Amino acid sequence: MRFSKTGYKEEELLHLYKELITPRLIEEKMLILLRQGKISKWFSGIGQEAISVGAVQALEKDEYILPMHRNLGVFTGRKLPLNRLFAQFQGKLSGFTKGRDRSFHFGTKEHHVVGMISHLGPQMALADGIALANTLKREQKATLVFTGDGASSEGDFHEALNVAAVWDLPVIFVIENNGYGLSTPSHEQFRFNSFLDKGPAYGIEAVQVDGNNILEVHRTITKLAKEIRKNPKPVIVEALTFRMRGHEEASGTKYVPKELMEHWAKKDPVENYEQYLLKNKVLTPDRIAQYKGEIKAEIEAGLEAAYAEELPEFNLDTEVTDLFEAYQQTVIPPATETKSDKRFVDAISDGLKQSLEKYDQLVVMGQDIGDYGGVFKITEGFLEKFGRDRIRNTPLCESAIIGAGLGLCINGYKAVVEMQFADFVTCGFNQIVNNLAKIHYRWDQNADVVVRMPTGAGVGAGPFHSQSNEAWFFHTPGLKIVYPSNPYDAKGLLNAAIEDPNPYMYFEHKALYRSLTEAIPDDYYTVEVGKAAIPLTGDDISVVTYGMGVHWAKALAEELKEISMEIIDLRTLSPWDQETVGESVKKTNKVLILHEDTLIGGIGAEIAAWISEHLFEHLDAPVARIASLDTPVPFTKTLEENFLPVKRLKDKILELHDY
Ligand SMILES: Cc1ncc(C[n+]2csc(CCOP(=O)(O)OP(=O)(O)O)c2C)c(N)n1
Repeated sequence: MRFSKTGYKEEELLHLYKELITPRLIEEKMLILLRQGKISKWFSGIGQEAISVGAVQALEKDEYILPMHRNLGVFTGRKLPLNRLFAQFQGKLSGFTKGRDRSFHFGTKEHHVVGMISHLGPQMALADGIALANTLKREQKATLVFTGDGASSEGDFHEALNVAAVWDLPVIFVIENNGYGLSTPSHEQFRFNSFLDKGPAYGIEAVQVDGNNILEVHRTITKLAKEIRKNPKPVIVEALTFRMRGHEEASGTKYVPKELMEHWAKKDPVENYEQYLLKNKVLTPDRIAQYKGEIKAEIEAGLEAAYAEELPEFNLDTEVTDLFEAYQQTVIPPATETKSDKRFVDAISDGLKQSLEKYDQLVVMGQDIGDYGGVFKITEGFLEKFGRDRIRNTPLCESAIIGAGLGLCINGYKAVVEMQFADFVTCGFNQIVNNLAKIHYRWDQNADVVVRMPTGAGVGAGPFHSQSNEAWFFHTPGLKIVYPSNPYDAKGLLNAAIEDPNPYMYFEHKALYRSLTEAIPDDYYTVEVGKAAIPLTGDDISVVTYGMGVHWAKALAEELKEISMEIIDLRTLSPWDQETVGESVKKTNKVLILHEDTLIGGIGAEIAAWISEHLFEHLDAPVARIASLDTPVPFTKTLEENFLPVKRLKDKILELHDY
């Protein structure tokens, strides 16, 4: 291995040496503790330390770095207190996740470190968002994210690189190419020769470094960071290396040919650098002993503190409240009484526009939302008013954009992300349910992202442009869900969702966009989240519904004047208003839950279970449900009409009434 110390002062060389041996010494200790059963799992980075250490030392301390599972050197380089780091590994309260997540799965904004989720690939889009925030602030900062050669097969890899390229984001994508993804060798992972080939495909510069050579890694990344701070653009760094231990300690390395192991053993990043410094008289055996002694003492002190701590006590309140950033909504009434007629679609547009005026830090992203104004024209004219920085046309990549939304939020912004159709949220599902929904619970980072979704059927658009998919998110702790049924609520709930620093799924029924007009306030206002409305009061039957269901129920109530129906419009699905539902059921003693979504496992199932459990003595009939058929949404009118519950609604109400 060839080192060149040209350009480095002696103290810099020694500093890098100390930084390089720190993760190695910690790991050696961890492996002992693992064998003693004192920690549960360990993902070794032995053999790869020069990449983490070289990278983190090349960045400014306030530049974000996004490590993966083998980047211990990033955490030590950013000087996280060792007692807290070890407490994190042991699931203790003073760790970074209060015992809620393991190993390196955490971030700390204080240290400008954003850790991974297990799913690997989604990490990269967060770097895009963080870098975007820096460019919007006109701050000359680089962001660096790691990924592995295995994770590069994930679609998220492609999406994140592509967005970074199209938006000229100053991100250094470091690909640690260690030849294996768990046990799968590179040739079973991809067909290209090197990640250098990926650069031109994305229009990105790509460079290759010897990942075991600390000076080469450090020098290269220092230079690239300097360049991209001045001239924002992404760059790929392929760092060639090898993982000397198993994927995690239990999995071993049997699948690695012996000669390969021997070849890379000779290239050990720590030993080689040490020898180089000794040969060049920068380092002496005494100094090595001194450094190692100091670091080992720090490790022991950190461990002692971590071991002295008990496991966290279970606290039901904080387990649940920590899902979200603490936030108490203040409902804002309109400043004046002026109103004008607005269609549902205009109400959403109006709310979004006024929120953009209210929050300079709000960025809206989506496909075709710029010059074109969005496929439903909700953002028409926004580009001229708010500019290209804040109204961002995106490539076709839901996952990267939702991830970028989270990255924006980590770095001080608010994001609204438009799905062209709610159906396409499937492509961003992982970012929503695993990143947005879990991040506050895991490490106290809020996700100030609203995902807007044109939803619902009745427009002859078939299985992939008509779905109701609120139940997927309803089941996921950590998300708030709103689903307005009229223009007033559409504007007020959108504003409320944007105000709240927590993640929202905002459903807007596209069949209501242009079919419903109402005089609503011109001023900015918000609607209470978590509070149902009662558009019709009655005594005989409670109909609990939302979205299009409200209109079906209202029409039926008009027709069946002899039955006194009370309609509850939930408006917020998560958290749903148990109090209002409860009071209504206590009054009418009969309840039908109606939704457009399919029946099995729908939101109605949860509401029905809750009513049965809590209001059994108040019921004069079994809790009834009506919903769409449990099939995909069909295209042709005659089929779609019968798929939806509306045709069966009258019979169901009569049946319940007569029970
Ligand atoms: C989406 C997803 N699929 C599978 C896994 C299981 N898994 C964890 S790490 C890993 C291999 C990753 O390989 P690579 O990206 O090259 O990183 P390395 O472990 O070699 O550092 C696999 C398959 C996972 N964590 N996430």
